[in-house]
Amino acid sequence: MSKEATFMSCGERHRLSRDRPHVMGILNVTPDSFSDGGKHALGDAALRRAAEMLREGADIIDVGGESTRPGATPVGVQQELDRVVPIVERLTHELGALVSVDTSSPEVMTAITKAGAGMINDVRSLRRPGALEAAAASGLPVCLMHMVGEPDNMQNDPRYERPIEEEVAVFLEQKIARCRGAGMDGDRLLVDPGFGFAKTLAHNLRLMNRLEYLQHLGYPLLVGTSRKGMIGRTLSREVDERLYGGLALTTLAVSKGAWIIRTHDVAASADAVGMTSAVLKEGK
Ligand code: 7PJ
Repeated sequence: MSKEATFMSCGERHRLSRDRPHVMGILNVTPDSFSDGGKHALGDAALRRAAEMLREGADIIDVGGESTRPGATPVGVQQELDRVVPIVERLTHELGALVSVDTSSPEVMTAITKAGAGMINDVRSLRRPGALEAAAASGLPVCLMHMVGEPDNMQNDPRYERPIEEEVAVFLEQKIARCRGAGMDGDRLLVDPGFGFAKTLAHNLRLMNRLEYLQHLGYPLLVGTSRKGMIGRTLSREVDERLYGGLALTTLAVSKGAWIIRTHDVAASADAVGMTSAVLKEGK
């Protein structure tokens, strides 16, 4: 990563300042995420939600057409393309949004690049056949995330030889090397420890407590803990009761160097990120 670069270029239209943290709003476009039915209804509802997140302070909209929650079953590529591509087109052209797409499929990576997306977010770190090549050819920034196994088996008693932060760092270093080997510039890469992916509660807590350890990798950090089980289990909270716990994690993550916070709760998170960042910048 070039130290002089003050921005990360995200496609032709967008760039992100490296000098302040950013909020990525989550937009799920799986049929169960917008319950008012119909294909266009889904598109319109998704667009309205995205517009709302932009007003609330989202810098990036992360579109996901495949559920990667623990225990989720995979969707077919055509189905993912049908769900994601029209929405990416509308978000970029009608709202002018910087869109990232949560995908592991090379076909989807190529299609969303044409549709105007500005970032690839792959929880599988380009491990599907053809994904590395598709991501490299896209020219877009790519977020590499730590996960071992697949969403349907990753939570089966995850164990590691090394302390979790070292495990995550070694994994991410290998993925970074693989991307660089495929000709990708370092200034296009982001890394993410993958909270809730192949990790016990103890792993997740330790990883947050030691998040600054990952700074030695030298790549911008993306962190997503929004509404996750680590909050639910620690505080005994249902999914819709995890906002305050989530804001604590967001504040910790930013103070430990996170550059992008991925969240469902944009308005609240944007305030937490803005306030934390103002304190950290004081005197600089
Ligand atoms: C993450 C993600 C995350 C990145 C999901 C959920 C599960 N992408 N996609 N990091 N989580 N980069 O939001 O609960 O933590 S899907």
